[in-house]
Amino acid sequence: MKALNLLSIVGVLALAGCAAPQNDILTVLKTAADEGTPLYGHQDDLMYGHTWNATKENDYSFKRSDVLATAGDYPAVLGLELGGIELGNKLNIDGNDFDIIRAGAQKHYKRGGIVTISWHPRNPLTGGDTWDVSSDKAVASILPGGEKHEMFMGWLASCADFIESIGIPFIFRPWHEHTGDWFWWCDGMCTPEEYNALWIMTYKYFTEERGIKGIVWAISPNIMEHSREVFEPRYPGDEYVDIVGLDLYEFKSADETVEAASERYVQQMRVGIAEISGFAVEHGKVFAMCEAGYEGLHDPNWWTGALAPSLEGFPVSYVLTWRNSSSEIPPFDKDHHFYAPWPGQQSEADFKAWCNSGKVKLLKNI
Ligand code: BMA
Repeated sequence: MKALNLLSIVGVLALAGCAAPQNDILTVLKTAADEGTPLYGHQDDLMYGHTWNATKENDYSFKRSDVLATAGDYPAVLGLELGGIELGNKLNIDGNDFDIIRAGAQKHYKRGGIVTISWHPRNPLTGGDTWDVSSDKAVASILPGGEKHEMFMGWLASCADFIESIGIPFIFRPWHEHTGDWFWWCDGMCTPEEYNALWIMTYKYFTEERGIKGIVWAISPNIMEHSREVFEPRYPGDEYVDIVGLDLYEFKSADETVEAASERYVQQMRVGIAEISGFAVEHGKVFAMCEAGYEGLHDPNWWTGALAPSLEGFPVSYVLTWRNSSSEIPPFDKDHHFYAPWPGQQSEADFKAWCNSGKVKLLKNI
């Protein structure tokens, strides 16, 4: 297994203050991309898994991980989520206690891993959830001069307060999948100018107004074929972005076999990655698969048969698969909403084979 203790590269340098911490993350990512061996990431990996939940058990040990239980090592990248922080909630959108999120992020960082943070805030105009696309005025309403601007700056402040309290360098990935149509900041919900203004307002608030150091800024559209032209106008500019990535999932239609769906996914991935990694390289940015996966992992050979051939030959710095729900409540329940194997799941052997292939890096279990 090509397991890697990133501590010597990321943690020690950053802790000793030898270099700007965000540069350390970028150095590790650039090396991984150049070598063609991406880091593996998993959303909420230390928070819960198929049969356990740190928040429900008030467990601060962070010794459990479905990836550890199957591959023998932790994922190198830990994805965490802040939805709900804007309202001062105790639990995030997925039921994780923010104190456990903070402690889990710090633990992963101490182990030498990289943390990436997403944010699915509620709709600031309607009060609906993050998927409420009933108004195309939500983004406009929070920009300077808008009726919700002041309120939204309070949301940014709550988010920044929490980030400051973690106190580690990390990848921040707000306003993602903005070329889709399912979040209030997506294409169709705002103009490109409004989207870019939202990004820059967020960036300037965190980095200039609050002076938070160590944030690596990642933008990750959700696109498939021939859609670079959708993304390009919704790119705030090189000075506000460090990582240009892509979110892309496998979906199987009813009339398709599992094999055909995976084959189609590989094709879509290779087109999408070629376009967006091309854009990233042209702009001097690091490329990552910020989200990837197949809900339910119906293909037992998905890791070596679909994911690996999708990434082959591209400068991918990390690839993160989404969360393994521990919830009993549909539609995001434990029997359907998972993206990494657990002991006994049908893709476990193939996952291990991929982790042992030398084509991906994990974080050594020390
Ligand atoms: C989605 C689903 C939701 C979750 C959201 C934010 O893809 O997993 O259940 O609330 O991400 O993590």
